[in-house]
Order: sequence, then C-alpha cells, then structure tokens
Amino acid sequence: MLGIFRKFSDNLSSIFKSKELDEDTVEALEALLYTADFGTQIVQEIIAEIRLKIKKSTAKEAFSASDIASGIIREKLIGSEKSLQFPFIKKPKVITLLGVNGAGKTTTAAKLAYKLQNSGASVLLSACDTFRAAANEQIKSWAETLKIELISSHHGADSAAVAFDSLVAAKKRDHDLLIIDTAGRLHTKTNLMQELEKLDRVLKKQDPEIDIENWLVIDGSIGSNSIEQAKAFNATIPIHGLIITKLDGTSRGGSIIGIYQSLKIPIYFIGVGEQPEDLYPFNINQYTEALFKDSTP
Ligand SMILES: Nc1nc2c(ncn2[C@@H]2O[C@H](COP(=O)(O)OP(=O)(O)OP(=O)(O)O)[C@@H](O)[C@H]2O)c(=O)[nH]1
Ligand SMILES: [Mg+2]
Repeated sequence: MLGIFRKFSDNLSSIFKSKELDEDTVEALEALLYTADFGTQIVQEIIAEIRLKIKKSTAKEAFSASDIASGIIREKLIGSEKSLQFPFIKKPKVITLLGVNGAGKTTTAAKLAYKLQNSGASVLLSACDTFRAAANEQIKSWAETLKIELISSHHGADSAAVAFDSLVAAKKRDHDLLIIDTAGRLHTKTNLMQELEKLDRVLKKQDPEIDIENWLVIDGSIGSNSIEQAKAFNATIPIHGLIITKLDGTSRGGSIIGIYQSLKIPIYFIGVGEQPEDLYPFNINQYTEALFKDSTP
C-alpha cells in the first residue's frame, strides 16, 4: 500500500525541502491539502494547529508539521477501520457491491473473491448487472481467469431473480461467501435505486436470517463529489461498508476523510490498481504513513 499517494507525498516533501517552517511553507501546505481533497474543515484545523505551534515554539524547539497533520487525520478516522473476518459466523455470508457507474464494482468483486478464495473461503460470484450489455462478459472473464464460480443470466434479466438464484446455489453448494455485483446506477434515478431495494428485499425474504452486507464502492479519485452519492445510496438501502477504489495514481487521497466523516460507515478495503491483488484492507496507520512518507519536517 505504501507509495500509493506518491503524488501527494512528493509534493509535500518538495514544499518542505530545505525550507524553514515559515508562512510561505504553511500556505503551500494549505494549498496542497486542499488539492488533495481533505476538505475545508480539516484543512483549517490542521493549518490552525500548525500556526499555533509555530507561534509557541522557540527556535530550538523542532516540531513536525506532518506529525501534526497526521495526528489530526488519525483522530478523524477513528472507527473507520473494519476488517472482514473469515471464517464467517453464518454461511453463506452475502456481500452486495453497489455504486455509481464505473466506480469499480466489478473489478472489486473479482479482487475480493480472489482475496477470500486465497484465504481458504469458497466463493460464489453473482452477475447481477443484467443492465449493461457487456457486463456479463466482463465478470465471466474475471471468474474464468481467477477460477471462481459464477452464477449469471442473460442481458436484460431481472437482477433480483439472479441474486435469488445465486443465494439458493450458494447454499446448495455450501459456499462461504456470495459476492453480488450490481449494475452501476446514478443515485438520482429513483427507479434504479428501487431496483436495489428489491434485490435486498428478495434476498432477505429467501432467508430472513441472512448475513447480508451492502458495500458501497466509491471512486476515490473523484474526491468529495462522492459524498452526496453515498448519502443517496444510504437513504435507499442500508450501507454497511465502503470500498474506496482508484487510490493509485490520484493526488486526491484526502477524500477518504471527508467520506468517512460525513457517512461514519466503516471502510473495509481500498483499491489501488486494476490487478486482482490490488485490494488492501483499509488501515489508518498505513494510510497516514503513505500520505506523509518521506516528508520533513
Ligand atoms: N487504477 C485503478 N483502476 C481501477 C480500480 N478499480 C477499478 N478500476 C478500473 O476502473 C474501470 C471501471 O471498473 P469496473 O469494475 O468495470 O467498474 P464498475 O463499477 O463495475 O462499472 P459499471 O458496471 O459500468 O458501473 C475499469 O477500467 C477498471 O479496471 C483501481 O483501484 N485502480
Ligand atoms: Mg460493473
């Protein structure tokens, strides 16, 4: 995971390189924090704290601006870490992945299945994106490459029916985990949001004791724009977890804090690439270390 926020930390080190912590440096840091999508409130808090330290500190007393910033960030992220513990209490555990178009749901479904299968879990994938023409082929190709069982139907089929059949199959075949990939949808489209609610309802009807979690997949590179989307999804069906994708190659990694602060929904994983292994459990320490790596003072 280290190195994913290279763009941010490179800029940060260049700000501090051979410079005193003076007003220019503080202003440059403030601008960088804004660019990285940390959000007004957090940026203001970090900057105010640094200014206060500068005022109070004597010439001899060195302090680290990045320590201050990472301390504040850590505090804001308390409660955001949650891990997926295998073996599960109830079989099959069901995880439905949802989110707007192109957020990374299908890739994440494949990565998650791969990760859990490597931990010894028996995983079934369910292709519930019956909406987009090429969706079945995409998930089929992942399932074949990674040797993961898949239940799919035809383009245009009722996605709730596919989910129902997948749950029945997962029970019959004694799978530990059922991962449901859904079609991308705009949070403003009421009928499509209702379809998600139906999918959730049908599964709960099939098994009132079902251990089901709805995880929202968020594109981390679009930053704070995703907060409104997430709120709208959460208003339709309960969201139990977040996966933040595309954190590789973005300098906007600060959006994680705003997303967590606004939603208070735990972050299970982060996506840092397009390969099956590019999914990491979210870890606050690793995250702040990656942000402020190599930056001095
Ligand atoms: N760099 C990078 N690319 C990613 C990541 N996750 C997904 N992608 C890419 O983003 C694009 C969209 O990913 P999909 O998994 O198809 O997204 P989706 O949410 O299923 O899209 P729809 O089904 O159309 O709504 C693909 O090109 C993926 O390879 C990530 O963590 N990092
Ligand atoms: Mg998809």
